[in-house]
Amino acid sequence: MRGRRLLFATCACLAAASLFGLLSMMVWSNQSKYRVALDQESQLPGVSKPKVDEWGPLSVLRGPATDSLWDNLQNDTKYITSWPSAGWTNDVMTYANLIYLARLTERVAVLPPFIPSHIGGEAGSIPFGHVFNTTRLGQSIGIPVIEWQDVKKPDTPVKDDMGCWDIWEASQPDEHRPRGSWLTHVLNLDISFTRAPNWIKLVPDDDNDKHTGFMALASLGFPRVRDAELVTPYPSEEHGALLPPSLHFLCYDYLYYVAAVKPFEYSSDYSPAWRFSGRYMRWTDRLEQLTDKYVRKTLDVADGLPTPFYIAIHVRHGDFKVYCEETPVKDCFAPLPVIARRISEIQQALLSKQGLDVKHVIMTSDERDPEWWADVKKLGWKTPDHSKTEELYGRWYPLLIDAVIQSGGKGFVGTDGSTMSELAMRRCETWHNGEVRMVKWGRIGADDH
Ligand SMILES: Nc1nc2c(ncn2[C@@H]2O[C@H](COP(=O)(O)OP(=O)(O)O)[C@@H](O)[C@H]2O)c(=O)[nH]1
Ligand SMILES: *[C@@H]1O[C@H](CO)[C@@H](O)[C@H](O)[C@H]1NC(C)=O
Ligand SMILES: *[C@@H]1O[C@H](CO)[C@@H](O)[C@H](O)[C@H]1NC(C)=O
Repeated sequence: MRGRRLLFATCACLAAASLFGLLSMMVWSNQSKYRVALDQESQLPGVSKPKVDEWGPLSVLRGPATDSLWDNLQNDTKYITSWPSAGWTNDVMTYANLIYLARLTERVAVLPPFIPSHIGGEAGSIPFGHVFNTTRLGQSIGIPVIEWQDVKKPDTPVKDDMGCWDIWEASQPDEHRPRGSWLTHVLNLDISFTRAPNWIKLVPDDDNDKHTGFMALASLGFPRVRDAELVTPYPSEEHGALLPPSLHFLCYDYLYYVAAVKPFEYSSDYSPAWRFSGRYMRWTDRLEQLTDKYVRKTLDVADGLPTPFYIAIHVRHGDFKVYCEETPVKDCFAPLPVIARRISEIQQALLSKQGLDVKHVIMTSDERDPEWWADVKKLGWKTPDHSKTEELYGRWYPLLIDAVIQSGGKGFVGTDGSTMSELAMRRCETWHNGEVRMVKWGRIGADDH
């Protein structure tokens, strides 16, 4: 008893001390951190009350984007970045991993745009902040989240040298170079990579798995571990610069294959990258409002009535047929009655657990076969009309609107093995307390249960 009380007293003392420390730090950082922004604003004629860009880029940068990234970094702030090189949802996960690492290392995450790898190169890239609300994200995780376009001018002539970790090679015995990303060229960066140590690999004896561990990667961002692991870096492509991994602006070649416990863990309930990062990546207001318009039109909701609850489906076909191997495609992908069975399960669960009778069902899919879509219609399921979406909003928007629809229901039925489904499932359950199911496929009866 006594021991426990003593412990309690010690804890209370420590808590008070750290609260005091925290408060004084907040006051201190409010003063020093925003000084630059305040000075700039007060120089503008006609600005009487300086605005503080509290969770925006100016709170952690010297000012608006510069030609060289190094001219815009504050010397008392630490940053972290990486680059994408896959399909959109994979890149969303890559960025969620980056943001989780930003929390683990207490650094400001600098986010690149999304690249159009699946939707056609001519679509161009789209800034992260057009899709996700960076201000709200920064507030939720307690560290501002900024974008590359805030740091460095997009059309800059300056090619910046950077020293980064090459983790791609360390995770796979058969790789002998860092993973490339088209974006490092777009951002005009000349990177000198240092091969990371093999102990960052998550499953040491699995040569075919590419994962590294979150905390192992984080540790490389601290001076004692970094210094102990320095080896001769690769020269940068253009300038031949030889640079150790920067501790000011920490960077890794590619962060898709990162996990805490086991590979591909985003669907696991414990997934730290989801719980401490991905869940806070909320859509921008504009994207939510636009999607709401599409949902209302899809469900034919009269003006003045609220948007009703619905159950969303994501059927992933397209290039997934390569996984069917010798199984004929018609026996491989889950047929519609199998999906309908999952819909009824969700409807029953919503009724019994939440007292909700949800009838509306919205199908999203990359399937193009008109016969298949006709069968979807026969089941009474609706689908968003994207016939004008590209023309009105651009190439990215059928995908973005579908992703927001998938995440916005009271229930979700997804395709097993699709990361797009996986994130929609997590969003639906975390944000809307939704009922979720994943449909298995690959052979007749794969989803029987
Ligand atoms: N508009 C739209 N595009 C889709 C849909 N399903 C798949 N796609 C396209 O196919 C890509 C799938 O790649 P990715 O996002 O990495 O997810 P995954 O391959 O399913 O794990 C998406 O990024 C879209 O470009 C859908 O329901 N609607
Ligand atoms: C940080 O930058 C400021 C202003 O540019 C300078 O006065 C200060 O000495 C620098 N601090 C360090 C530790 O380099
Ligand atoms: C971000 O979220 C905040 C609420 O947290 C909202 O006020 C703001 O308008 C949102 N910004 C965008 C770009 O969606």
